[in-house]
Amino acid sequence: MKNILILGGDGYLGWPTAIFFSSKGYNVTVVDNYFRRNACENLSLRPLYKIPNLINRCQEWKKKSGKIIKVILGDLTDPELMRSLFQKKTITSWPEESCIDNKPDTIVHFAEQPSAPYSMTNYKNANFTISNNLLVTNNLMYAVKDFSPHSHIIKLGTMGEYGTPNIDIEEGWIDINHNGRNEKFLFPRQASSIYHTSKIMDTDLLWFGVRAWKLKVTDLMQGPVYGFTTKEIKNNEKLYTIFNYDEIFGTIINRFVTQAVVGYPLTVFGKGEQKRGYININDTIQCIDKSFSNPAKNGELRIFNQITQTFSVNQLAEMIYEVGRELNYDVSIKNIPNPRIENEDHYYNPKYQGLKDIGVKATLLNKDILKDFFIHVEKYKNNIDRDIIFKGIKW
Ligand code: USQ
Repeated sequence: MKNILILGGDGYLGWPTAIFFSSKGYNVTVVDNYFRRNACENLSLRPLYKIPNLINRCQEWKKKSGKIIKVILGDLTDPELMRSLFQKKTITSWPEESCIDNKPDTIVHFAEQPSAPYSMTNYKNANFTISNNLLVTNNLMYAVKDFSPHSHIIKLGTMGEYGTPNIDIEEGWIDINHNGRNEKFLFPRQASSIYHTSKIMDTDLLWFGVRAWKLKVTDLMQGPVYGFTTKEIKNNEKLYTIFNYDEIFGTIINRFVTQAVVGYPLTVFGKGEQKRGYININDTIQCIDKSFSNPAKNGELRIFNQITQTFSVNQLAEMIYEVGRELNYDVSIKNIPNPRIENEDHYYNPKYQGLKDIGVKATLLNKDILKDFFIHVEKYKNNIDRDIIFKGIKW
């Protein structure tokens, strides 16, 4: 029976990943410091609905599935906490004080400050983003090196590491011919926020660990995710994953559907020709599952571009406008001055073949998916706070 450790298991993606692997019968342990819950509370960014705490969700999961997910609440920037997850040590966990006696075979690393706007609010949040993201990654790398060098690290990276270059984006690597000699390098990266830059630094840390100590790492360069449910969550409110629609933690498709439901104009930043690669939350789980069952080798930093479709902001706004109008919502689109510093009209041609090659089947965004999305958000319409949709956090 494989042991899976999920770092950041309370988050938008960490929680559905935890119950997915638990449903398959693996021994799952989740660790979280409640950063996102606390930040939402402190900044008055109420998610669309209240989510029970991690222990209550795991109790609910046990009722539904009969399976136990072990919960450890703590801050992984503390190296001793990270190291205790790999050693025979008694640690405080739910459902009981427990001894971690089996090393994790796979670690899925989501334990990062995930928001670009949050990282750009002020120097303190920029410092927090850099220190949190790099320290957790470094602590993980050292713990694996010291105690479990054959464990597979699956780290969530971001397509934003590449930025929007005027050439095709390869999957992580590029062959360079320079003055008649060849070498393979990490694809050039040029991020457009402190958060995205911290993810570049994470990749570099792990690339060092792979070269120096032959660690095995899969880095998933993911685009903005959309969606609210997975097979394991279904319609069980107590198992819902956190859903933000605010400017800081909400991603664009989740935000636009929520805005459409309350008749708040879809906020297209600048010209709206910014293109990104998008992915459905169910496909995120599939990508992690396929990466897990087809692991990287020792001494390999394997990079996949984890997206299934590309859209411009204008294309997304038009699609959501159309579906909203068909459902009789009062939807409108408004171009507003872009609070971010980013290219608004650019070449964008990322490759995304590697995950398909190991068996991922894409869920493509279409009208039916968007209609279900509207129906879901409609149920919680009364919870939507229009004041948190746009505050104009400037770069
Ligand atoms: N945008 C708008 N209007 C809005 C919100 C966003 O035009 O109301 C635009 C942004 O300017 C950007 C694009 O939509 O060009 C995507 O923005 P986003 O807020 O959905 O996503 P982003 O800030 O890039 O970050 C999100 C996640 C992050 C992940 C990243 C993947 O929060 O954790 O790493 O998506 S990627 O963008 O590919 O780097």
